[in-house]
Amino acid sequence: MANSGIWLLTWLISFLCCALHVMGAGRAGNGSTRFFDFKVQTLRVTKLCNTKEIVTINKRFPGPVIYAQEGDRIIVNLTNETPYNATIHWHGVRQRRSCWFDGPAYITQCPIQSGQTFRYEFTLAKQKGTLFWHAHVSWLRATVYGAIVVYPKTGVPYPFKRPDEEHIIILGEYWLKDIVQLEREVMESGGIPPPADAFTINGHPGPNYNCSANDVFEIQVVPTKTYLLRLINAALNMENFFAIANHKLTIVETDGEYTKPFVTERVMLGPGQTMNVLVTADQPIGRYSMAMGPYMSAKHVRFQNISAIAYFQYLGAVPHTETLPAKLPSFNDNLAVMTVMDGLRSLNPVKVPKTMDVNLFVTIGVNVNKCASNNCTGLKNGTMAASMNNISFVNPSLSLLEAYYHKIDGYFTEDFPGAPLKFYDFVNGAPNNIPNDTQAMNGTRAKVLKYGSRVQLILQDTGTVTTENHPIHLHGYSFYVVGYGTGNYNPQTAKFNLVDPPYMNTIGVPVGGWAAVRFVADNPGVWFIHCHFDIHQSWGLGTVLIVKNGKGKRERLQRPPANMPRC
Ligand SMILES: *[C@@H]1O[C@H](CO)[C@@H](O)[C@H](O)[C@H]1NC(C)=O
Ligand SMILES: *[C@@H]1O[C@H](CO)[C@@H](O)[C@H](O)[C@H]1NC(C)=O
Ligand SMILES: *[C@@H]1O[C@H](CO)[C@@H](O)[C@H](O)[C@H]1NC(C)=O
Ligand SMILES: *[C@@H]1O[C@H](CO)[C@@H](O)[C@H](O)[C@H]1NC(C)=O
Ligand SMILES: *[C@@H]1O[C@H](CO)[C@@H](O)[C@H](O)[C@H]1NC(C)=O
Ligand SMILES: *[C@@H]1O[C@H](CO)[C@@H](O)[C@H](O)[C@H]1NC(C)=O
Ligand SMILES: *[C@@H]1O[C@H](CO)[C@@H](O)[C@H](O)[C@H]1NC(C)=O
Ligand SMILES: *[C@@H]1O[C@H](CO)[C@@H](O)[C@H](O)[C@H]1NC(C)=O
Ligand SMILES: *[C@@H]1O[C@H](CO)[C@@H](O)[C@H](O)[C@H]1NC(C)=O
Ligand SMILES: [Cu+2]
Repeated sequence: MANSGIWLLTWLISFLCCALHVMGAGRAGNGSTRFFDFKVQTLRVTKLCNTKEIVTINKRFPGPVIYAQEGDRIIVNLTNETPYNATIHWHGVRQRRSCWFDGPAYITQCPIQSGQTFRYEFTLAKQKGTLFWHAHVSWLRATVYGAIVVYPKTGVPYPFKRPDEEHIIILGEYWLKDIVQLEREVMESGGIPPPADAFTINGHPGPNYNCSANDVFEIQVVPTKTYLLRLINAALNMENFFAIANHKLTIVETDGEYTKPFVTERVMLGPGQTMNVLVTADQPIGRYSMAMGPYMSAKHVRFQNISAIAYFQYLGAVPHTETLPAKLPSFNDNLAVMTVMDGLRSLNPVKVPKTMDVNLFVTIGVNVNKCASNNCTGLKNGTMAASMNNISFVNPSLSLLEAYYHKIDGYFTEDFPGAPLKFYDFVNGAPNNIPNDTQAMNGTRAKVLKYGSRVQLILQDTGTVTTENHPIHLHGYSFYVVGYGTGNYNPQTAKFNLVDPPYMNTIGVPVGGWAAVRFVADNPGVWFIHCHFDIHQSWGLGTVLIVKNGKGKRERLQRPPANMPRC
């Protein structure tokens, strides 16, 4: 008890110095209300020999941290002071009955337009750990992101040795070009976006890029002390390896849920994934590199292959000392990814649904459509697309939640297929044995689920264009990742873990493989499920799950707030 008191004091102090200017006072302890003022503002930054304006929250990059405690109520007053449309998604926050505040544009709300204000309000019920917030409109997430740190309730310790200090490490991708312009050009051309000009760690590319020798994030460490690193991948279109030279990482949490401690030399995070790792400063005094490199499982895609570097610097290290390099796996090391995945287990046995009410089988992958003009720059001179069960999701012009709640016809249909039209060799084959048949259909089709349904979802990667590891994110829920493997899913041979599978909100479906997830659909609303590569999402790799109200009072979606933005 005395220990946790000291611990609380430590975090309160760091909390006060780092967070006070973005939050108002709240009663310390359980269930406080915490208020945050978010202003969407542009900021001039100089990076990589180039000065430009980026979109930020409160002119900070990365944005302000939301520090909170399990059970807290969070209120964010967001005002858009830029010319762009804005929304914020609270990634990993389950938004129980508060779907209105989830954030994805045209799914749960219309964008907050230039000059408008919107109040996000939600409770961190039964949630703790590292999550993050990011823009969920256009590709603004490139620079609009920040951490959410939810501490356990007062008096509840971590299930591992208390770390001496903690640090947030956000991985990102940075483009020299204006991101809104880049998005417009890529989408108009039908082509593939160029690689980022740099990877970044907490906004800093590190010394491997031009004009970047001093643009380096650094943490000071004291020999023998143990550090909790809260890793967040906010990159736009890349999955990434992360490692620290000569130091082992112990994974203790993923997507805000505790795991059995797993020791590894490196981790892989897809965009949308978060992970807490412990690192002990147990090496000779010196400066060690913390490196973020590419994991690219698709074929023939250009990508940034220069690592972002930050310093893990021991107190007492000679200034300007040589940096010991971190060993990252090669960009296509699928085995390294599998090894980390195999190590992720829930800390304790969990209550996985055993019998299913709904079985969904959903293919995910990239497509190439025929060019409507004569100047498309996608593969085979076509227009790039992506789909779930061969349907490219088309954003409606009104928020789907609004259309559903107010029963406004014409914005979506309720016929998203629970299985592909045709089963074939998804990974190696071509639909109908026609090798050039890379087309997808278009549509805004929802899958409707009854309240309380026990759902199993098989996600199957396809090789229609190229196989690839896709980070699939579900809003409003976490799911148990009960199985995964390479090749086509085969119910006869698939092995499931129904004892201690990890509980996640984003699953990197193995390249040329499948993943099986289970959850109980007990949170009513319209929930986006999509690839967390923004380019794949723009190409249509997503759909929505509509979960109907239950009978009980606590089983119904709350009423919309009065000030919903309008389209
Ligand atoms: C907070 O909640 C925990 C667990 O529910 C409880 O043990 C503790 O007494 C509460 N603390 C305060 C300050 O209310
Ligand atoms: C929210 O922000 C707007 C615009 O800055 C301001 O007018 C309003 O008073 C703020 N609301 C609260 C509750 O602070
Ligand atoms: C391709 O042509 C169409 C009209 O034919 C035009 O709207 C579009 O901007 C062109 N795209 C590029 C990348 O030139
Ligand atoms: C650095 O700048 C030089 C000269 O402009 C260029 O050739 C090189 O590719 C750049 N390197 C990186 C890593 O961007
Ligand atoms: C990195 O990319 C460059 C150009 O895209 C390529 O020439 C080089 O071989 C790549 N390096 C590695 C290690 O993949
Ligand atoms: C794509 O178009 C260009 C000219 O616009 C042409 O030279 C090239 O052969 C075409 N490629 C394919 C694969 O059709
Ligand atoms: C997807 O739909 C397109 C357009 O209808 C069709 O040509 C293609 O065969 C379909 N592919 C699959 C795998 O069903
Ligand atoms: C779907 O939309 C894309 C882009 O608007 C278009 O190129 C494609 O032809 C459409 N596909 C179908 C089957 O209508
Ligand atoms: C912003 O959103 C509104 C409502 O959907 C839309 O009409 C408008 O075109 C959007 N503006 C921009 C700059 O995308
Ligand atoms: Cu994807």
